Amino acid sequence: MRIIYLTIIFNKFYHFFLQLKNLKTTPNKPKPLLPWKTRLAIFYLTTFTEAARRSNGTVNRRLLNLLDRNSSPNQTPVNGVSTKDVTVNAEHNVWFRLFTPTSGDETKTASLPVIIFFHGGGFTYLSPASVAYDTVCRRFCRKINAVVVSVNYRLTPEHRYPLQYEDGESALKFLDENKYVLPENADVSKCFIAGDSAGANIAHHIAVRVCKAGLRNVRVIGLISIQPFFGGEERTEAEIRLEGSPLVSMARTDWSWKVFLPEGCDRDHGAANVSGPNAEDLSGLDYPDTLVFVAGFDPLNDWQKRYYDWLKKCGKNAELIEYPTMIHAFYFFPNLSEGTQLILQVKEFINRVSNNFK
Ligand SMILES: *[C@@H]1O[C@H](CO)[C@@H](O)[C@H](O)[C@H]1NC(C)=O
Ligand SMILES: *[C@@H]1O[C@H](CO)[C@@H](O)[C@H](O)[C@H]1NC(C)=O
Ligand SMILES: CC(=O)N[C@H]1CO[C@H](CO)[C@@H](O)[C@@H]1O
Repeated sequence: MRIIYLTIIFNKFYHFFLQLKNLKTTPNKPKPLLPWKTRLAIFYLTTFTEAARRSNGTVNRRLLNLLDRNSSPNQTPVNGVSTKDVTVNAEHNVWFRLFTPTSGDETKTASLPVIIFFHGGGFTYLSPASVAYDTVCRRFCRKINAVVVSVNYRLTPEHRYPLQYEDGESALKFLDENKYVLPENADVSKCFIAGDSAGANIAHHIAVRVCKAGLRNVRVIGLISIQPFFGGEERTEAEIRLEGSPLVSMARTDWSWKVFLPEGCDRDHGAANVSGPNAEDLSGLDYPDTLVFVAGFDPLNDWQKRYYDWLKKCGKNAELIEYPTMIHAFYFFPNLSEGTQLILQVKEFINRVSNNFK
């Protein structure tokens, strides 16, 4: 078995270098400038997700479990953050990792905003326990001084739409009814829903569901949408121009939608093409203030800007922050200073929106 994996990985390596060579020799094709450590991390992520994805619409979970390094929750503070896992629904494996800031006296008394976070990974990969997302949430918790709830939802292709949204909604309802699982100074009247990539798709749909369902204690006042994964049948200008960019290609996104959306539906389904004519009517909803992040080398950026334009058109408060030189999922990689900048912008947004709601 090991030999097969090694062969697959060697093969991917070989093609990756061919690709690099091609990029270098293709004139006029601008490339993002990334440190080599980031390139290596991207290579690793691309390789292991590609090696596990099968054309018959299944994934090799054994291989993924082997390659996706997990970290355990730790109630002893590390670097000013303690973590624990809380079960929401054992049957559906819905749970969340709770990140609590522990350093500084003010964290003990001040009321802290709560960020309910949905991880990315094309609806197929990773979890709140993956080292990379555990690290991301620790940074959010420490740098923003917020309680972070990172939700585990069921994955495709084993589980399709709308189970991911149902799992997310059940996590919010659980928090609404069981506020005591959070630290005492967590202020659930200052909740923010956040997510990146597929997680930001989930975050949007959860925001809509929460507006409709109405919660008693939890009040969602903001939405942080980091490079959301939206799509449609049409090929956008950015999708075509940026084909071959790291992590996102049309073959990969098509596959992700195919195993996510109900069988027989195309990509213009309302879960993917959120702002098309099938779009949800937001005008009557108390949709939260939204911050959308996009990047110049992300092939999804046309879809993301359409989402932002649509929110504005529906009369919602939305802001767009653009990183012209960055790629999809850039903030996920610890060696980019832009990732640190993004977290500071999220912090500023959270403080500003919280003050408006005082
Ligand atoms: C898909 O392919 C894998 C490996 O080739 C195989 O084990 C699995 O049974 C196939 N699944 C379906 C539903 O065809
Ligand atoms: C979105 O979906 C609709 C169908 O509901 C389709 O007409 C439209 O072209 C799609 N794309 C965009 C960009 O709206
Ligand atoms: C500038 C920066 O964020 N550097 C980090 C690069 O990644 C290593 C760990 O992978 C960190 O220790 C550095 O701080």
